[in-house]
Amino acid sequence: MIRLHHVPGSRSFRILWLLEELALDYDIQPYRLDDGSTRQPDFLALSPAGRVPALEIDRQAIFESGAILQYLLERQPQAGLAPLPGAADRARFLEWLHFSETQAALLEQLNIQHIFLRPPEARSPVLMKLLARRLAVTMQAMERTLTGQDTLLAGGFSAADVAYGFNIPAVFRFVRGDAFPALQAYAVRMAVRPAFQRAQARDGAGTLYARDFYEVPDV
Ligand SMILES: N[C@@H](CCC(=O)N[C@@H](CS)C(=O)NCC(=O)O)C(=O)O
Repeated sequence: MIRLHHVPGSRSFRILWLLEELALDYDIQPYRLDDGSTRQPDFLALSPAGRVPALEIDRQAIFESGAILQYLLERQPQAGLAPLPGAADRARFLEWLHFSETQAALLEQLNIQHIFLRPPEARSPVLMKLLARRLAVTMQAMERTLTGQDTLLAGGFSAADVAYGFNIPAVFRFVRGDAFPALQAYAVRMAVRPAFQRAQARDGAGTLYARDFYEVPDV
């Protein structure tokens, strides 16, 4: 039995997408971030900070999306979704896999600033601008790589791409896409993968974003 503890539209989408790429059977235990369900003792026993994803697999539970991705990949090396230790592009693979969290942490702070902070006066337009600039820098790194190659690794699709399944739909809500044609085209290429679409069909409706783009308010 494999069970994914999941919030629609969250980092747990990374795991959902990889489970589909690996053609594994699993079920989903859904949560919301606004109803206290991720603060219940049963969930905290699986994920001590009350964060998704957590995955129950092989009679244990694992939290941290990067760790879960690596665990799943090690279980099925024959799937060819990650260069093995010692392979020439192993270092690039690990960089991209973990860089997704550098980017996701900026998205998380932008979500807090634009959406969650109450009262609205507690929000800081200066911080919003700084975070959006830092997010754009992470997008520029992707843009440079994706100009001239279709996937983050030159050798083709890998779980490094899967790690951005949560990030990419969100980054263009805070940074305009005009300067990132390669990244936009990449987002479209990833979204038409059959496994991505199956994952999306199981994801559930995200409730976080009410707008396509979040402008920094005038100060
Ligand atoms: N580094 C962790 C971050 C997990 C994380 O922060 N998940 C968010 C959803 S995207 C969450 O559960 N937030 C709930 C909270 O902070 O209470 C991972 O990659 O698994």
